[in-house]
Amino acid sequence: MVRKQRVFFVLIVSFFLLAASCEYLGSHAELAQNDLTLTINTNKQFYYPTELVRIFGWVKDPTNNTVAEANVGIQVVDPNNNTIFLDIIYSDSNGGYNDSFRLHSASLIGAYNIYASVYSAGYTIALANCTFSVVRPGDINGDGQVDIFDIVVVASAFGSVPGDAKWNAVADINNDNIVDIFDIAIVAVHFGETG
Ligand SMILES: [Ca+2]
Ligand SMILES: [Ca+2]
Repeated sequence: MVRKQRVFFVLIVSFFLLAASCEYLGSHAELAQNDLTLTINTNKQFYYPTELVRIFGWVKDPTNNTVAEANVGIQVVDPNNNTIFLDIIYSDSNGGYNDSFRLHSASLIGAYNIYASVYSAGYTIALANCTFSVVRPGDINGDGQVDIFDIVVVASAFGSVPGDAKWNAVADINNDNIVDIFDIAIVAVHFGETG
């Protein structure tokens, strides 16, 4: 009988402890109603294998003020849904974050997804995502094939440098700040490739 009473007492105490901890969690849940805003961008829409992919964005609180030292997690998955990059960084004193990774020379051609999450004490976790594509060299318009339409894009910007009216950064395939015969040559080498 004494043993039964003790068990009952423990149950009652446990119930109150449980109730107390629920209340505690509840008060935190109120704080957590303030959602952060996370933005995510890449510096380009189309990349070639071996290129550097720059990822950047902002962390802001519900009053639109930037949040420093928020914990930003980044995951990049390839067209087969395999993770190719995973990183955790912190937002800087201006609420911004920057990250980058280099694409492998044998990177799959196709659409990649970047998933990001942000956590800072007192807020719920916020998520953001964006996409970019890895295209074969010479496929300037990213339609999966290297053909006359890509030549047209380079031809339209031929001879231009940054600042010129006809300058088109995507036509500068080798990234040397001029659209010239070397860019045409890259398209020519890959001409006819598809998929
Ligand atoms: Ca194309
Ligand atoms: Ca060039």
